[in-house]
Amino acid sequence: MGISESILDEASLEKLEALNNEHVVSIVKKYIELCKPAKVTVLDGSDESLQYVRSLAKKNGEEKALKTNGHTIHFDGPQDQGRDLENTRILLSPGQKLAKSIVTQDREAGLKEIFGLMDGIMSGKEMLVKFYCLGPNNSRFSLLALQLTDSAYVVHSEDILYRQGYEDFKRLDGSSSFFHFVHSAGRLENNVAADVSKRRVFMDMKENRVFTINNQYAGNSVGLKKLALRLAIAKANHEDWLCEHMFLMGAHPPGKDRVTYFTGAFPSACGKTSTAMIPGQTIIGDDIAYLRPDKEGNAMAVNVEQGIFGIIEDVNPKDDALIYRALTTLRELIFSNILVKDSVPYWMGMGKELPKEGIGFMGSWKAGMKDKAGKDVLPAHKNARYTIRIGELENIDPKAEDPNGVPVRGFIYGGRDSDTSVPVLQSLAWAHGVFLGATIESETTAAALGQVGVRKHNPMSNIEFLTVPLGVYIKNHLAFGKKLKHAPRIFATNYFLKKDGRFLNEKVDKKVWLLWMEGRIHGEYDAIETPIGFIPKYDDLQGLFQKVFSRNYTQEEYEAEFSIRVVQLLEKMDRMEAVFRQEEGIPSQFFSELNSQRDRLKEALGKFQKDSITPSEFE
Ligand code: SPV
Ligand code: MN
Repeated sequence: MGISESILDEASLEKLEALNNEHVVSIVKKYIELCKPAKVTVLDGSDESLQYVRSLAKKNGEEKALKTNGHTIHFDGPQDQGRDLENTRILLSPGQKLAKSIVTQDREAGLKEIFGLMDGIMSGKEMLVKFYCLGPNNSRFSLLALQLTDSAYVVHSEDILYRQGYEDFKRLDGSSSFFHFVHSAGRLENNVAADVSKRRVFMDMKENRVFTINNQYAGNSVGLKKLALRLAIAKANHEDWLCEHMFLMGAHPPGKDRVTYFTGAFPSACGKTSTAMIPGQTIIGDDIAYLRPDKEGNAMAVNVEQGIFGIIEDVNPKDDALIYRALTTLRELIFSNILVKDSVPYWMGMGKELPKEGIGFMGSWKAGMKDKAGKDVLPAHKNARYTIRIGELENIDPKAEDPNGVPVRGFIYGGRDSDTSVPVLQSLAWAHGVFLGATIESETTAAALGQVGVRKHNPMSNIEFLTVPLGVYIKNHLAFGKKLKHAPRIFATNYFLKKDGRFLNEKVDKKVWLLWMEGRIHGEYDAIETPIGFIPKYDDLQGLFQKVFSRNYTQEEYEAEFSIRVVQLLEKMDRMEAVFRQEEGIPSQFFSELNSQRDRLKEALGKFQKDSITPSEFE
C-alpha cells in the first residue's frame, strides 16, 4: 500500500489493510511522510491494544502509576492547563464568516503554517493510529473518528472516554465519511510539551480534519472531545439536528416509578458534571450530546462519549459523593494536574488536609511557595481533572448504550451569575427557552486559558465551539422545537447567586431544583409567572427541601433567591441586545423574544416601583 514497511510492522499493516479503506490509508501515509515518526503502531481496540497503550504511557513517562491499582497521574505543562482559545483557529475559505468570538484564519495560509510546523514533529517518536466511534456503536446518531497522535496519554484518555470504532470503520465500506485528527505533543521536556509558543489547534472544516500540536492538555489534544465537537456542530447545523455541549441524565423522583431524561448545557466548571451526578439519579453523559427527532416527534439523544473528564476541585464526600467514591476505589483512572505525595493523589476541596509538599503541575511543590508575582502557588491547578469510564459507575443509566438514544423531556441551561437570575425557572414556551439558552451569561473559569471571573455571554454554553454563524445556530434551535411533537420543556438554572459575597445556596440544592423541574414536566407543580419565566412556589420547594434533605427551607431564603431583580435583568437585556446586534443573521424571533421580555420587565418596574420584586407580588 505504499507505506514503508520499515516503520509499520506486519501486524499494523494487516490491521490497516483489513479496513479496506483507501481514505484511511492515504491519511496515515500522508502524516507519516509529514511528521516522520520513527515507528507507527495501528491499534484495533482489542484488549491487547488497550494494554499496549496503558503500558506505553507509563514507559514513555507521560503517566506514572499511583498507589491504587489502575490509577495514574499525568501532568500537562504549567502553561498548558486549559483550552487555548487564542490559538484554536477555524480555517476559513475567503468569504466565510463565523460568530465574533471565534478566532479564524485564512485556510490556505493556515494550512501552510501548520504543515510547516508539523514537518518532522514526530521524529524519534511513535505514531499511534486509532479508530473511535462518537456515540453508541451501530447507531444512526454516531460519527466515526480516526486519531493519529504521538501521545500515549491522548490515546489512553480516548480509550477511557470514547467507544472503540475499529469494527465500525470496517462497516464504512470504503467511504470517507469520518473525522480525522492529527496530534503531536511536539518536543518534550520532563515529559511535558515544551514548544508552547508554537501551540496550534487548526480546524479545517472543509476536510473534516483538525491539526493540533505542541500541547497535551486534553481539551486541546484529545481530538474526540472539543475538536470533534466543533466539527460536529458544523455538520449538525447543516443537517438540522443538534450537537450540544450538554450532559444527559435520567431524573428519578423519589417514590414515583418513572424516569425523565434531561440534557443540560453549562459553561465549563459551572456544575455540569455534578448535576449529571446528583445522587439518586442516573447518568448517561456529562459533556456532549447529539440530538435528533424520531418518527413520533420525540427529541432523542445519545451521549457522544462513554467517560468523564471532570474537574476534580471540590469533589468530596459531601458535595459529590458518587464521584468521590469512584476516585478513591479500584479502577482505571487518570488524574491530571493534581498534587501527588508518596504516590497518593490529593486535590483542593477533597475534604481532608493536604500534605505540605509534593509534586504538582509546577513540579516540586511546598506549602507557602510563591510565584513570580508573589501569589501563592496552588498545590493543584484549578482545572485539574480526572478521567474515568461512566459504565463502571453505580449510577449508570441502563439506556446509556441504547443506539436509539433516550427521549429528552427537559433542557437545562445554566450559567455562573452572582447577581441577576434566579436559581431555577421554566421558559414560557420553546422560543423563549431558546432565547434563555442563547442569553446565558457566565463568569469565565480556569477551563480556558485567560482571565477568570469576567462575565461573558455564552449561548447554550457553546460559544467557544461554534463553527457556524451564531444566527444559523439559533435558527436551527428554533426550528428543532417546531419539528417535535413532544418538545422538551426548557429551564434555566443559576447555582451561583451571592449575597454579601456568600453563595445563597448549598451545592447539593441542585437536587431540589432538578426534582422541581421533573415535576413541572409531569404537571405536578403549579408555578408563578414572572417577566422572565415560571418560577417555583414556596410551598413546593419547602416540601422538596424537607423531603430530600429534611431541611427547613425558609420564606426568607426563598425571597432572597427568587425575587426578580428587575434592574439587573434590564441591564442584561441591554448587554444582550448589544452583543447580538453585532452578529449577522440573528433571526428576528430572537429579538422579538428579547423585546417582549424587556417590555414585561419594564411593566413590572413601572407597576411595583422597586429594583427587586418578591415572588408573591406576581401571584
Ligand atoms: C470543558 O472545559 O468544557 C471540558 C473539558 O469539558 S475540556 O473541554 O476537555 O477542556
Ligand atoms: Mn465541556
